[in-house]
Amino acid sequence: MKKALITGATGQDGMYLVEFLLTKGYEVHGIKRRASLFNTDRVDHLYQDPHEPERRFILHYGDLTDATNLIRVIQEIQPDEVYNLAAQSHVAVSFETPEYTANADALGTLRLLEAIRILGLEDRVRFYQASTSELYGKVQSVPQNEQTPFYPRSPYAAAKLYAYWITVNYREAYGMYACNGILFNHESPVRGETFITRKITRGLARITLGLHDCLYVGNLEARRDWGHARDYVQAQWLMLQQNVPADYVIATGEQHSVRELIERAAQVLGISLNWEGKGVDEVAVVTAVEGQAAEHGHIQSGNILVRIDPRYFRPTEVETLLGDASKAYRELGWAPQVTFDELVQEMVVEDLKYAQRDVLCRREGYRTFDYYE
Ligand code: NDP
Ligand code: GDR
Repeated sequence: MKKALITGATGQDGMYLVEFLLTKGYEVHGIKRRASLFNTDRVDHLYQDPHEPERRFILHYGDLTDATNLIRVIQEIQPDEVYNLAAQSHVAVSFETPEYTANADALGTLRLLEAIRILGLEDRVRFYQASTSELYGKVQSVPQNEQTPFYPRSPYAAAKLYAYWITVNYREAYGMYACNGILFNHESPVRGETFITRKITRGLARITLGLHDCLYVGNLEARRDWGHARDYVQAQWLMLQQNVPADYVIATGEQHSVRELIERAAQVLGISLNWEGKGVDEVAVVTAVEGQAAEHGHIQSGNILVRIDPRYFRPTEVETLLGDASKAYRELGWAPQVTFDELVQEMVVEDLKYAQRDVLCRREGYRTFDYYE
């Protein structure tokens, strides 16, 4: 039985990758951080009691900022594959916590690679690094592929640039099987609530059910290549199953703006919108209500559904990203399965269920969580 170690196993991609590797018959080990509250929500459905003798999913305490911990965990597990998904992954937050982001995202990757080398496992372990389309930042050509030059635009992207190159260096210097997946944005119903896709689908679902009034966002014109996380973790695994290690762009090749994302999510709920005003005073006004939104009766024509809040603008923005994944199509046989419309539909439907649960809780007098950052 193959053994995999996943850092960031409690995150969005971690959840989908754990599920995928379990179906492939792996023994899957994950690293989770110590927190004062339970932080394993996304993988709780996979939890196996530690007293079960035949466990195939095991979580270990650890942190990418703690080298001795990483060495001990890897020594104990002796994995065949290591997927480094752990990171402070929020671009806007990286401007507020640049040093921590560099420590976890850049040096954390180095610590993991060194742990493998110190233990003499560099010939046995296959290593996946979660690299990102944020490396392209201020884009130098369109669409972006493995040859496009990098131009990072945030502390997050600068840290991930180090992680990218140290992965390439360990491959070249020590002959390690190490790959960078340069993944463009990928989302799902378990996406963190403060990334724009989930913020929109969750926010609009909660407004539809009367739990909230108005959604505040930043740059409406930012354009991204959005895919589904379930498709993208399969590419991560495929990269580690080849004869020769290499770096791959993973993307859909289709681009949408934040504005279009809002319109699409509203449409799923039966809400038509009109944009009025300019710049930071621009607002989305409801022009017609049908479907789910009409059934629930909380949204009327003329309501302002979305406003701009400049606090969500970034000091340096990545305006546009569009990926060319033809190398992955060709060499890995990988292609995305979920379309943009299907992705938004799935996220809105799931967020309506969460919101419905909160409506029931409130009706029974229980407190619910109301954060909309
Ligand atoms: P998430 O933010 O959902 O998950 C990040 C994971 O990393 C969580 O499990 C988190 O733990 C863990 N983590 C954070 N800091 C540390 C640390 N210091 N030590 C150990 N674990 C830590 O990210 P995604 O699942 O969306 O992304 C996975 C990876 O892919 C990240 O590296 C991200 O930067 C990268 N990426 C993501 C893309 C996307 O569109 N989703 C695109 C390209 C790259 P906890 O749950 O305790 O917070
Ligand atoms: P990104 O994702 O920065 O691309 O990083 P995010 O969803 O945060 O932003 C996408 C774009 O939307 C604009 N935007 C807003 N973003 C947020 N979060 N909140 C808002 O209110 C808002 N309004 C507009 C942003 O300015 C940006 O242009 C994600 C992360 O998963 C990274 O870890 C990963 O590496 C990249 O995707 C690829």
